[in-house]
Amino acid sequence: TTMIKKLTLLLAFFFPFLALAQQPVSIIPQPVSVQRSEGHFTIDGHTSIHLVNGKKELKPAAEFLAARVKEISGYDLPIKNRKGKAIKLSIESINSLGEEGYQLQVTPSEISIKANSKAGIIYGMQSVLQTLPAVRTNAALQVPAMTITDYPRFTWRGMHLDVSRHFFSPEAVKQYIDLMATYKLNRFHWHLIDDPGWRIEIKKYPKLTDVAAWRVDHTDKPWDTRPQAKPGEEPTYGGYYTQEQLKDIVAYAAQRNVTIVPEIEMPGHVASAIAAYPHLSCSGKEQLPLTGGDYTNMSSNYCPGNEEVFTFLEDVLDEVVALFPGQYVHIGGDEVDKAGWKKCPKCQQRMADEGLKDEEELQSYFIKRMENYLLTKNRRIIGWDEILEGGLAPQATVMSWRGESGGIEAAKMGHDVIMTPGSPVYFDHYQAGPEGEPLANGGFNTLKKVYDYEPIPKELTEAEAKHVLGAQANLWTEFITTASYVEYMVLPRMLALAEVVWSPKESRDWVSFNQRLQPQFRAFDQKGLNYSKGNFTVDI
Ligand code: TNX
Repeated sequence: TTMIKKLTLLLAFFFPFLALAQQPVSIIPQPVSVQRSEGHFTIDGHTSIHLVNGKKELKPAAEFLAARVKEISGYDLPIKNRKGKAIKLSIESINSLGEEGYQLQVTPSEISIKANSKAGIIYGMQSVLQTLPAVRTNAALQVPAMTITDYPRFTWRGMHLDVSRHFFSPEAVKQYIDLMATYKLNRFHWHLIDDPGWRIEIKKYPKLTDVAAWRVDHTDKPWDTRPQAKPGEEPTYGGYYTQEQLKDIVAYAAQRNVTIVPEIEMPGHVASAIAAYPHLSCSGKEQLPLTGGDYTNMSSNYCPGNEEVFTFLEDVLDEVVALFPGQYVHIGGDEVDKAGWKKCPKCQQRMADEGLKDEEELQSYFIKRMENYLLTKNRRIIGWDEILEGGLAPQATVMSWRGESGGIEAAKMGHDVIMTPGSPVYFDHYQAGPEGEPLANGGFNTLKKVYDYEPIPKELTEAEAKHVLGAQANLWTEFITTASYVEYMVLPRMLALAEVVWSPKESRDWVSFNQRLQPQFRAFDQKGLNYSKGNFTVDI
């Protein structure tokens, strides 16, 4: 290869245009196929966006592109067919591209993006945008001439954000979604409920936002003694999203092909809800929203022996499905203190009535009831891998977080699975250091470790592996107090994940990825995003 490099340099010296043609296009995630050709397409005041096919469907996407171009250049690209240079967007029927793939052709006279759906068109636009400056510039907007054929390896390319342990503003959430979309991630798992705070407005139960969204005690150690990433930025302990804000964020995400998966946590991790409505727990005891991670507590769980719990949750879910149009609702299911149910007479009664042999089956009964309810609303459930215990709900999708074993077991049973093992895709863990790093929760999930992750376990046959929809990284925020701290923990690891779930397995290349990271780092700098600059070439 050194020989080839020398030759390339020599050629570049005598024939500069050749060097240009060979200069690789820097895109993350790496496209399936990309070829650079000679010249550029220049976006200027004469450029328009031309919707060739699928006009109505493509309008929001075109508006997204126009807004981005305006932001970086000031040019107002009209969305109409007019003479002159155009960015042509067209929905066609191209089998090889699948649901989310696209074909992009950039020549000096036009940019053409073709796809089967608006998803693919959006991704074509994102690839174009990655070749342009990230912030306002007076320089010419030059898109390198190139031909790309691209489609994702997995349909589930997820990022999760816990907004309960600390609250993040609608603006911060939008920025998170926008970052995801830049790297072609398409599922935003929104952890809206946990012990310290209930974050979603439910009209029928106003105390959920009057009471359950506001932590009183901010001093619980060690959770609240973490350094902030940016001096002066205050942690936000309380807050919630109004239904208006939620609708706005859902639309914002849809414009970027991001589907929101709301997590309505149950039956555990709900001390916040119990603080508002104490009769929903087995003990019925009054309490405050819990600050820390104490979930092993009878007063933190809904009582499966109490019919009112089901009425409450069905009412909540009615409002949830009206807000979130996606196919899935995540019902949590993790870390329930099932032993606590042994001491609850109503639970024991329920078990006797339903012929359930232990508390695991009681949890399974609970989840199955919720699945049945959501199926009547045309929604499917996802749950953390604990929902395997006591019998999996018939159509549930399993999110494997305690390693991959739950996912493997579920896939072998013919259930869909999303891989999100703590190692390496929990982004609340350290990414470097730990000296010089802000406090994190647990061991090292370095950029390299994330980059090397393979979501299909060897244990699965080809047929079973089809049930692995993809992978997702999770960001729990017990330690993560501010929006810029969030940025720091996901950047740049989110980009490594994006390549894992989008690019062909064979094309993964750590050295090339590091090279392609450099322009992204410049973009982060320009946008003032906080990110880790750890020494990624050294693995820990
Ligand atoms: C376990 S991961 C949890 C979360 C915590 C996380 C880190 C999972 C499904 N449950 O509630 O935030 O550990 O402390």
